[in-house]
Amino acid sequence: MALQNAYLKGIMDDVVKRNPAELEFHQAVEEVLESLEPVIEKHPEYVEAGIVERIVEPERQILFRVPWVDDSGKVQVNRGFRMEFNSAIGPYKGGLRFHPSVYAGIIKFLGFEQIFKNSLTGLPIGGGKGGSDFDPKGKSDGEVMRFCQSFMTELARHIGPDTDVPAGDIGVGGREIGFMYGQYKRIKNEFTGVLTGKGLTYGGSLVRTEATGYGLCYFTEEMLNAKGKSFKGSTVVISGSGNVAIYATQKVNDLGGKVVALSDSAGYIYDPAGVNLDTVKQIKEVERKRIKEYIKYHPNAEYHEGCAGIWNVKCDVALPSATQNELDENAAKTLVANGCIAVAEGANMPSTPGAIEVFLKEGVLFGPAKAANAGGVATSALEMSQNSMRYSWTFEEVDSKLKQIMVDIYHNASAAAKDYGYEGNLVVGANIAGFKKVAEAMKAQGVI
Ligand code: NDP
Ligand code: 2IT
Repeated sequence: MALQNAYLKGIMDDVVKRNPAELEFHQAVEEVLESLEPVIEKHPEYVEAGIVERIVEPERQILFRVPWVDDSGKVQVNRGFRMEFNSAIGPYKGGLRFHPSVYAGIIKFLGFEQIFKNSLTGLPIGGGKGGSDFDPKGKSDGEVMRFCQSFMTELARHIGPDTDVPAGDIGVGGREIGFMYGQYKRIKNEFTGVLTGKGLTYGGSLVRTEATGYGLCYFTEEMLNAKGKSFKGSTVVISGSGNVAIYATQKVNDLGGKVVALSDSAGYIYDPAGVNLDTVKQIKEVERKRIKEYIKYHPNAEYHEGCAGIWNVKCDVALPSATQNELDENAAKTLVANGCIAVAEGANMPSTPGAIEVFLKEGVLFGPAKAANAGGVATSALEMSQNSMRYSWTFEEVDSKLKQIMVDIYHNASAAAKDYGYEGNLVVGANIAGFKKVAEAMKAQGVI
C-alpha cells in the first residue's frame, strides 16, 4: 500500500524533510497516513482544521543532558528525551525506554503511535514517550539509581499527574520506576500518581506488571474467537523474554496454549515441552541474565544464536514482543509457510511494512501493536484513576476491566475497518478508530 492522496503525500514529504534520518518515525507516520486516506476523503473538515499537519508534529520536544557518576568514580553523560506528542484527549501518557539504540527517531515513533493507542483504550490519556540512550545492562543497582535520579532531576520540571505521566518500556521496569518516583517525590515534596507501574506498596496498581502480556492475549483470543478459533491446543512462539513476553506466556498457558520459544537480543530457546516460566522468570527478573541460561536447567531444550531465527519455529500463533522491525518480510513468509494463522504485536512496530503486507495478503489474522498491546497503557490509566481516588481495586476488578477494554478495542477496530471498506484489516481499523477521537477533540479545541 503506497500513499496515493496528494494532500497526505505532501504531509509525508514534509515529515521526512523536517525529521531527517529518523527512519522509524517516518515508518510509523507513513503507515498511519496510508490508513487515513478514506477518512480524509470522507471528512474535509479535518483537512480544513489542519488536523493531520498538527498531529504529526509533537506539541513539545524535550532533550536534556543526564550526567551521573559510575562505580569507578568516572563521570558518564547520557541523553534524555521526552516527546510530548499530543494532549487533545488527556495528559501526555507513555513509557520511558532505556536502551543504547534510543535517539529522537525512536522516541518520536513511539510517541506518535502512543497517541492512537491511548485513544483506542477509550480512557482520557494523550500521547507521549521518553527515554535515554543509557544501557542498564551490566550496571550495578547503585549506578542505575544514580542515573535514574539524574534523569528525573531534569524530567521532574516537565511532568505531573495532570500534565504528563511516564511509565516503563524497554529497560525500564519496577526497579527504575521506584528510583525515579523517589526522586520526583523528593524534588516536588508531593506524593502523587506522576508515574505508573509503581510498586504495590506505594501506589502501584495490581495487574499493571502483567497487563501488556495479558492484554495481548485477551485481544488475540477475541480475534481468534471471531473466526471460531482459540488459543486452546495451539502452539505459540513469543519473541523477547522481558515484561511483555513473560506475562503473555503466562496468559497463553492459562488459555490452554503452549509457548515453545522465547528470545532475547542474542538468541532464542526452543523447548518442545513448553517453556518453563518459573525458570525464565528466575533468569530474567531475578538474576537479569541471558535467555541462553535456560538450557542449563532444561537440557532437552535448544538454544540458537541470533534472535531472528525464532520465526523459523513452527507455530499456530506468533506474538512478536521484543522490539521494532524484528519480523521482516522473509520471516513473515516462513511463518505463513509453516501454517501460522494469527500474529499479534506485543512490541511496538515489530513487523516491517513488508511483513504486514504478507500477513494481510495471506489472510493471517493480524493484530497491530496499537490495538494488541494497549493493555499496558490502559492499566496505567486505571492506576492513575486509583491514585486520584486514593483507593485501590482488587486484582480481579482490574483484570476484568482490562479484559473488557481489550475486547472493546478488537470490536472497535474491526468495526472501523468495515465502515471504511477495509473489512478484516485491523491495521487500517485501529488507525482510523484511534485517529477519529483525537481528531474530533482537536477540532473542538481550535487551532492550538
Ligand atoms: P523489556 O526490557 O522487559 O524486555 C525487552 C525484551 O526485548 C528483552 O528480551 C530484550 O532482549 C528484547 N530486545 C530489546 N531490544 C532488542 C533488540 N534491539 N533486538 C532484539 N531484542 C531486543 O521490555 P518490554 O517487555 O517492556 O518491552 C518489549 C516491547 O513491548 C517493546 O517494543 C515495548 O515498546 C513494547 N511494549 C511494552 C509495554 C510495557 O508495558 N512494558 C507496553 C506496550 C508495548 P535483551 O535483554 O537481550 O535486550
Ligand atoms: O508502549 C506502551 O504502551 C508502554 N510502554 C506503556 C506506556 C504506559 O504509560 O503504561
